Order: sequence, then C-alpha cells, then structure tokens
Amino acid sequence: MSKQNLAELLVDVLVRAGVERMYGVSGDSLNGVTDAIRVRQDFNWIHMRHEEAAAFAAGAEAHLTGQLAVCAGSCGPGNLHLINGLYDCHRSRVPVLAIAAQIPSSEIGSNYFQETNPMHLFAQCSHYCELVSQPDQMPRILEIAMQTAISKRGVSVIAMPGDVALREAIQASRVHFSDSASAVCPSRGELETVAGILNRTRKVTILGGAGCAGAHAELMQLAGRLNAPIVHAMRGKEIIEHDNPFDVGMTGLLGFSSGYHAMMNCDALLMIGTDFPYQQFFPKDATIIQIDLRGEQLGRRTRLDHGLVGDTGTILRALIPLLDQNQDDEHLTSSLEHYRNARKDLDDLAVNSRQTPIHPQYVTRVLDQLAASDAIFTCDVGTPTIWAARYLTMNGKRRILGSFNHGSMANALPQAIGAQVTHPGRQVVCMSGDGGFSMLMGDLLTLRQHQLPVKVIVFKNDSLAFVELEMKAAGIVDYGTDLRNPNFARIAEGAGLLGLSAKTSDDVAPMLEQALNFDGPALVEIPVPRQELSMPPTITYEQAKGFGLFMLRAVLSGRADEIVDLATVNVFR
Ligand SMILES: Cc1ncc(C[n+]2csc(CCOP(=O)(O)OP(=O)(O)O)c2C)c(N)n1
Ligand SMILES: [Mg+2]
Repeated sequence: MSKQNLAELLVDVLVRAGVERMYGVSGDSLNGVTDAIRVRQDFNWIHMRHEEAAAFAAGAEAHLTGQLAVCAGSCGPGNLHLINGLYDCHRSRVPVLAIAAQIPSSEIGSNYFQETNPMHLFAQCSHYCELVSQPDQMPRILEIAMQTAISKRGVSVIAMPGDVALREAIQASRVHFSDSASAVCPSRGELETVAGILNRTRKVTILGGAGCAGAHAELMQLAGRLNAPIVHAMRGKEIIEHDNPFDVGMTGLLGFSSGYHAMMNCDALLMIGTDFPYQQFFPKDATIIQIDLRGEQLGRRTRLDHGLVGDTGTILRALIPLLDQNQDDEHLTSSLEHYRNARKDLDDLAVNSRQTPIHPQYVTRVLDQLAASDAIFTCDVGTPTIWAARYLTMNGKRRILGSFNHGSMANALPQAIGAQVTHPGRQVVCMSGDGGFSMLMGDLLTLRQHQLPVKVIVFKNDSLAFVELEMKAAGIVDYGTDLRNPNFARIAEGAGLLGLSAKTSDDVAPMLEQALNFDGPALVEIPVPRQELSMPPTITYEQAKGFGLFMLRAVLSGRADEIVDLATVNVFR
C-alpha cells in the first residue's frame, strides 16, 4: 500500500462507499482533507459560501438519492455554522456525514484560538460523534460513523484535528457499507386484532407521511378496501398525493378544511409512517391505530389504541388480505366532496386578479403549470411552504423538499444547490421568502461558481409574513417583521444570474417561462401582499379572539390602514 495520510484515507473510504462529493468551506484545519480531494478525479469539492448551506445541500442530496451525503466545516466557527443545517438533516432522517475539523490535537483543552468542543456541539444533532485522535482509529471510526448515518438514517460527525488528518495511515478501508432494509412485520395476532377493528369500522381515515415511501400501490389498495379518504402530512406530499383517488389533501397549519374534517369525522384513524406533530388536529374520540418502523414513535403525538411496528409495504401487504371490503362509502364520498369544494375555494384564489401586489397563489399555480414534469422544488419555511403545499401538483416524478421537521428559514436555496448538483439534468426550482432568501443569500454566488441552473423565485412581501400572521393570531401587534428589501433581481444580475423583476401579474407567466427556459441560473422576484392570509383550517376560539384583539390593538396603535389592507386582500377578494 502506498503511504496515505488520514485525510487521503478518509476520501478513499468515501469514494469506495459511492460518495461523489463533499460540500463545505475550506480552512486551515481542513487543509489535509481539501488537499486530498484536489488530486482526485472521482470526487468533488463543492465550494459553498456558508457551512450551514453546505449541510442543507448535503441533506438535499441525501433526501433525493437516499444515499450518504457529506459536508465539512473547519474548526470552531466552521463547525458552529454547520449546526443548524445538520439539525435539519438529522430531524429529516437523511444520512449525512459531517467532517468537523478540529484545532491542533496538542492544543485541545487549552482555550486555543477557535477552540470549541465538537462532541458537545453536535451531540443533539447526530447519532454518532467521535474525535479521531490517532491514526490507528482510522478508518474504523469513520466506517462506524458512516454505517450509523446510513442505518439509523441521520447525522454522524467525525471530528478530526488538522494535524491528525496529515498523519500517516496504518490501515486501509475495511468495510462494505450496507443499507439493506429488512422487511419488518408485526405478528399475525397483532395484524388480526387491527384488521378486526378496521373490519368493524365504517368510517376510517388514513393519515400518511414520508414513511409511506415505496408503498404507493399498497396504500391505494388499502384505501380502496376500507373506503378511506387519505390525508397526508407535508413530507408525504411527494409520495402520496399523486394518482390517488382517495386524496383529500392536508390538515394542520399548512393544510385546509377537507383534510381537517376527514380526520375529525372518522371513527378510526390509521396513521401510517407519519410524525405529524400537531396534537390539536387529531380526533378526540376515534380509535387510533399507528404504523411506524420505529417503535419509539408510537403514541408520541396522540393517544393510541394499537401500534404496529414495521415497514409500511410489508405491513400493508400482510394486512390487506385480512380486510373485508367496506360496503359503506358514505365517509369517503362526503370527504371527497368536501375536498372538491375546498380545492375549488383554493383554486379561486389562484387566478390572475390583475392586482398588485400579485397573489402568491397565482404565482405558484403558474409555476406549477410551467415547471417540468420531473422538476425538483424546494420551498422556504414561511408562507412559501404554504403555497407549495397547496398549489404544487405532484405526479410521482416531481420532488419537493423543505425544512419540514426542523422548520428552519433559509433552507430552500441551499437545498436547491444540493438538488441541482446531484441532478444536473433536472429543473430545480427554489421558492424563497424574502426573509429566508436574504438569510443565506451569500450562496446565490454558488450558483454561478458551480454553474448550477437553479431557478430562484423570491416571494417578496417585504416582511417575515408567516411570523406576522402568528403574531396576529396570538393577539400581538406585529413588530420586528418589516424587511426593507433591495431589488433582488439587480443583486442576482450582479452575481451573474439572469435577474427578473415582475411588476404586474401579467408579468408572472412570461417571466417564469423565461427563467425556466434560461440556460443558466435565474432569479425572479415577485411582489406579493404582506397579508395574504393563510389561516389554519378552523380557527380556534382562542385564535379568533386573538385575531380580533389584533384589529382592536392595531386601531388603537393608529394602524387602521393595516386592517383595511387585511379586509381588501382577504375578505372581499
Ligand atoms: C432560522 C429561523 N429564524 C426564525 C424563524 C421564525 N420564522 C418562521 S417563518 C419566518 C418568516 C419567514 O419570512 P420569509 O422568508 O420572508 O417568508 P414569508 O413568511 O414572509 O413568506 C420566521 C422569522 C425560523 N423558523 N427559522
Ligand atoms: Mg417575506
């Protein structure tokens, strides 16, 4: 074996495991690693402008490919910048390895320049985090980290001092990485108990999430047997919504009334592969059955009558033959009818009203119509997630990514970078809020640097609108939510992108089309109203009261114009 240092060995192990790249920002303590990458033809360094963006990009790669993705940050501040993105990866349960470079090994514990403690920093956002302090730990410690990220689906971190990375390796790569998924199924008795309940119940509703991946056909068969409407959580959208005659949309804060009522009006709720978090949107009296591969998820969000541990496909294939055909389709029919009405109400808001600012529902509808049939969408936390949830149509080929578990702003642009890097031939569309976009705006430059033809749509409402909405709902006068924005299209032009700025709603379709067809990165900024209401499907008394209070307080504070605004935008439209 030719002499390798630990950094070279690290890259070698990654390449052998099929990893093709590392996202990061270089630094002294990472020099060994970047130098090892420099000389390789089969491995790329994706030079980002912020380590948080690097972690988000790696998470997007892992989400889209299902394979391990890797990011890196230099010691101290570089490590710290990774953290929020890694939290997102970890909570979305995607396999990501972070290389957290560390200060010189002889200085650890001396409060040295840039010193932090990676083991403490990453403890909560990883399954595994270990320091490499001497050559004979490698590659075993790296391989354990990788296997842990792959099999537990989440983040692993390797902390490695710069000097250790340059030490001579003793061993070569040893492991073949396995992500083989076993079929996990409950006992026959458990399945029969659940089948018995379902066979006795006329009104069953299914709530599905990301854990339904790979089981679309079984899910449809199940819903057909039970005559059950299917509600999906946000992470289930790309998996469940398409080719689904039982679809009644979403519930929750992003959802709308039909999903809400289908859940509230059932006699049995069957939760499948979902961690939908909002307790107040679960039915109170229905029998609740939950299927999840991870036993620790059972009963986490709502009271439970029966829990089945296993993977969705295996369980459904075993369960369906035990189910009788439900002869009563009243619940399904009325839920679908409700969905048609709710959908129509939403669609009515998505027309070209020729008003300025431009309705974001219309923008998203046009985007949905113009985007490629296999487009990859990313959407920022804030109102862009609401518009994506309600107006983007999934078809089994399109993908949608967001920060749906961690709920971090600024996710969309870096996720779009990871998506485009891994899928150079596909259209990648980033739906950004003006707040979210400006938070990690530096990585707009990455689009030019790596020639990534991402299309960025900025929903420019000059505010942190989602928070403003929450403040109103809670009866608080909104404060600290104003954004004095620049012209983002001009910034984009300065960064070497095509930059377009819509003025009227008639600009939307031609500008989106121009951007989507442009051979390179493009940004379209679109002025949208600040108070385009997107209230939860039913407003609780407390929230309604809060909302009224906002009006009252707003008048008292001399902001009556805001109320007029609210009324014209949302009520009389
Ligand atoms: C990092 C981070 N900071 C703050 C928040 C709280 N927060 C949630 S949505 C939101 C507003 C997002 O604003 P913008 O991106 O402009 O989207 P909008 O809702 O205005 O469409 C904020 C501040 C958060 N989720 N993440
Ligand atoms: Mg905004």
